Amino acid sequence: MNSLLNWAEGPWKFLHGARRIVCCALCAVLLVACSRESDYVSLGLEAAYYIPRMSKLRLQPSYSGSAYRWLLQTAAGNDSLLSAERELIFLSAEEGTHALRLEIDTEGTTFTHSMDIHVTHENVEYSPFTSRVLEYMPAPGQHTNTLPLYEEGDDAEDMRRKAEDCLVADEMITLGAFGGYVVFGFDHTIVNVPGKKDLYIRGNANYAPDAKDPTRLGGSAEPGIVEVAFDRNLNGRPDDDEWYELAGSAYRHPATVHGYSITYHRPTEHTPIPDRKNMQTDTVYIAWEDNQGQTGYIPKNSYHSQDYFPAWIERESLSFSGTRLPGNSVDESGIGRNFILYAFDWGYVDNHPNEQVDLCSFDLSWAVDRQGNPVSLPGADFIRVYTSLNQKNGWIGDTSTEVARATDLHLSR
Ligand SMILES: [Ca+2]
Ligand SMILES: [Ca+2]
Ligand SMILES: [Ca+2]
Repeated sequence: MNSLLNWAEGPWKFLHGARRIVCCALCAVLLVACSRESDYVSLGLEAAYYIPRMSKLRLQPSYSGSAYRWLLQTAAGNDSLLSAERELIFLSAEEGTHALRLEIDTEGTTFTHSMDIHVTHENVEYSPFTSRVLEYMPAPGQHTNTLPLYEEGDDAEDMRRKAEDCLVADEMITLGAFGGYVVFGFDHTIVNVPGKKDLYIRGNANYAPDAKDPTRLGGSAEPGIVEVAFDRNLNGRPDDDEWYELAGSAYRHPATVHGYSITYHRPTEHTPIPDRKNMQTDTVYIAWEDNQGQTGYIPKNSYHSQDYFPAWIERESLSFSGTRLPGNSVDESGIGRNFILYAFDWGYVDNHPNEQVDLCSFDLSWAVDRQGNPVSLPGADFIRVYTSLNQKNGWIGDTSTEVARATDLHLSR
C-alpha cells in the first residue's frame, strides 16, 4: 500500500478505493502504469491559485514519490518541464491563466494533479526601480565616505539608509576598491524571462574620445560584477539563499582570478610619502594584501582628502572576496597623464555609458554556481554588485565601481 493511497480520507475514501480496484485491474490488463486525477486523491494542492504577477507561489504535494514532474502547458499546447523537484516555486511575469500539472511516480503508479494558476495584476502598482538597499559595505577608496556622505555619528544602518536614498533617487554611490559591495532589491521579484535581459543597472562610465585602441571602447570603465540570489525560503532576507555570479564576458578570461580575496588595513599613524608627479599626497596610505601573495597600498590623492577607510567601521581591517577581473587601465601618454580604462565587452556594471542600455543590462540566465556551471534561476530577489578590479591609475586614483538606480526591464516597457 503506498503512502498516496493511505492518505485518502472521509467521503473520498470509498470512491477512491473503488476507483483503485478498477484502475489496478486495468493496469494488470494493459500492463501500463495507471494514472489518477486529483479529484480522487488529494495531493494537498488546490485546483486553482490566484497570485499577482512577479510574486512567488510555493507548491509542495503532501506526498513523497520516487520522481516528480511539474509541467506547464505552453501556448502551443506542449508540456514544458519546469522542475523535477518535489517543491516548485511558481513565478511568472505574464498575467493570465497558466495550466500546470504535477505528476508523481510512486511504486509503479503515476498520480497527476492539474492546477490553474491565475496570474493577476498587482493591487498596488510595482515600481520598476530599485526600492531598497539591504546592505552597503564599500571598500576603502577615493570616494568612500563622500558617496554617500558620512557624517559624524553615522553607523552602518545610517549608511545603508543613505545608500538606499541614493539608489532610489538614481544618485551615484561608490563601492570603493576591489570587493566593496551593495545589496539591493525591488518591491517584487525580478523574473528571469527566457531569452531576454531582465535588469538594467546604471553606473557612471564614459567613453573617452582619445582612446587609442580602435578595437575596444575605452574611457572610465570601472566594472562591477553582479551576483543574484533567489529568496527560496520566502522570508524576504538574503539569508540561506545561494548567491550566483552573472558571468560576464571576461568570466573565462585566463587572467581572471576566481576566489580572489583581499584585506585592507585601517591606516595607522605614519609619515605620508607623497608622489607629486601623480598628484598623490600619500602613496602608503591604506595597506592591503591579497591571497595571491601580492601587497600594496591605496594611495591618497590631492583631489580627495577625506578618510578613505569607511568611517563607520570600527574594525582594524576589512576583507572582501570575489572574482577579480584583469586590469583594464592603459597609460596612453606613457608619462602618466592619460589613463584610459577600456570597457569589457558585456556583463558588468559601470562598464559602458548608461545610454548603452543593452550593454548595461543583465540576463539572469548568465548565472553560474561556484564551479562555473550554469544555473537555471526562475528569478532574483537580491542583487549584489561589487567592484571587480584591484587597480590604481596614477593621478586618477584607485578604480571603484559606482552604482545608481536599477530597472526591472519587464516593467519598463
Ligand atoms: Ca532572462
Ligand atoms: Ca531568504
Ligand atoms: Ca565609476
